[in-house]
Amino acid sequence: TITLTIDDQEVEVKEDATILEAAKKVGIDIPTLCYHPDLTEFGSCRVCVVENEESGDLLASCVTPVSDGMEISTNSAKARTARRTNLELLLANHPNECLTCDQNGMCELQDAAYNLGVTEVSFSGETTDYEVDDVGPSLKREPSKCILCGRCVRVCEEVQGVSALEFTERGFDSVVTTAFDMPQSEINCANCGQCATVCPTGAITEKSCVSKVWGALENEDKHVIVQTAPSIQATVGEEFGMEEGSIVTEKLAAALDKLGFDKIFSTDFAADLTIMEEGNEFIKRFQGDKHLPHITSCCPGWVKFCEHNYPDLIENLSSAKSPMSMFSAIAKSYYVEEMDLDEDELYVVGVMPCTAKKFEMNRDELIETGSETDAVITTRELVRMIKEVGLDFANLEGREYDDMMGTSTGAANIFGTTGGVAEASLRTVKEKLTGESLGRLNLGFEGINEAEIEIGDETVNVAIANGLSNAAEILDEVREGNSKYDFIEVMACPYGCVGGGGQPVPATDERKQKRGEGLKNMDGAKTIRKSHENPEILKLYDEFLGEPLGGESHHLLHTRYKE
Ligand code: HC1
Ligand code: SF4
Repeated sequence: TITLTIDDQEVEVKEDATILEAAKKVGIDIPTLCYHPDLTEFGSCRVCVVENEESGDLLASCVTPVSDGMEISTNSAKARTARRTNLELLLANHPNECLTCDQNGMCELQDAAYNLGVTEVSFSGETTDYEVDDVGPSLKREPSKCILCGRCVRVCEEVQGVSALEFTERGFDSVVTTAFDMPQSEINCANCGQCATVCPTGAITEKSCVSKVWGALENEDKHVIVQTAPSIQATVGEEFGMEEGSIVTEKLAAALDKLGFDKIFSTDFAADLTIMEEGNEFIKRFQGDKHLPHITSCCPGWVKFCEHNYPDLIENLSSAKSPMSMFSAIAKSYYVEEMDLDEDELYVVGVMPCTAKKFEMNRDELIETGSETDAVITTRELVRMIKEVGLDFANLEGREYDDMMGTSTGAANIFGTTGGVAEASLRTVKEKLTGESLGRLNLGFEGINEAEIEIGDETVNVAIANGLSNAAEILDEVREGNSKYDFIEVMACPYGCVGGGGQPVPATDERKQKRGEGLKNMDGAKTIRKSHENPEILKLYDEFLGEPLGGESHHLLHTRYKE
């Protein structure tokens, strides 16, 4: 270990620690911008400079390693002036659009300017002006708001293994862009939105559908229903001062009711339906030894990544549509029939933790097979709508979700975090094949997790990957024929949907884990924890669909993705 002094406090840290980490250990928060706790250090913004008291040198604390006997001042006049100057240089080439920016209220650049006491910008000169890229369904990129912190480039490369974004040009002309400056939607980008969750400014955000949804709610000719994804109930409360991982299902339903939706339903209901279809599909494959390993396909960022990088494995993807798309298919067939609505009267809104769901919503395969979701908003967009009408979310009196498509089991709730889809599926598979219950899998939240599940005399080998670079590791083995797995769950975002690209920011690993634990506790507390015991799902098969994998189910609930 190494001992150094920071602001006259002695601190002992490991040899490879940075000054920033050492300072944190004694409770000193040095301001940062390009730094992100879950990514490699970069050291470009120099907002975190501190002074070496012996030499008077200014050091970027996020990248400078500690050394024995070092004496650091984090708040000397020299360090504070340098930080302010560095920040002013960034602001001198930043559009002054704070009041109308999508990131207003959650911008780290704005916060840094306030915290460092920047009250005016002493530099002026040429500014860069780039075109906005918003032609795709999921994301909006505004390079003029970029401060070149490189967080998006790093998350896309290090965590997702996609490398869709890169730095080009030098000096004043430096910019983060895509290969050949193509629109982000026309390259290998998975639409996962991880770049948007780490962007400190409004340079990458989701493409908003808020005004479209208000338009539908205000249109008297439309019957507008909403489905909320499993993970939303564990994340939306954060934006209203509630503890991370708080489960706010009933307040969420009440808020949606007050926003004017005609019926409040849950994607969780459809997650139970997905398990009925996908579980039976897996049994068929496992018993017939065909298209194994079986790979989940409910995550649209993962499906897009697969299409680009593993087109040879598309046959292995489950043909079951995602819960969001199954919900819309059932809404536009069964629900309109039950409610005696005209098909074009019904408008389906999804509240998703995910920017890629906006891409899924527009996929021809799904629209053509009756699964059209009319609008998808992210958790962040829903929060904006709730704030716009001034609801006191934390103190709302809760209400139940509506009947017909609003009941879900514990199995569906855990869909929203890594490992949940596999666990939910195998609960139903094991019970159907052996009559025995599956015990808790107790999987971890990070990296790749494995489980061996005994089903009668056979063992099902399961792997769970969250984050696309982890997925690539498993799929390379499958491709090379060295994989022992029968069932693979892939979620594009670390920690699964609780870590989705549309969730509240800043999103750190610690925060995502609490959200995931919230969902697991929710499952533990439910009386009905298996998808095949959901009474609304049983009724749906009885009255409308017939059997899982039967004719009607096949037609409405399954699809095939393109190579
Ligand atoms: Fe997900 Fe899914 S769990 S993909 O992570 O299968 O987005 O929450 O809605 O469709 O149910 C997301 C979450 C979500 C689907 C389900
Ligand atoms: Fe990379 Fe995901 Fe952002 Fe696309 S959406 S650029 S894949 S991080």
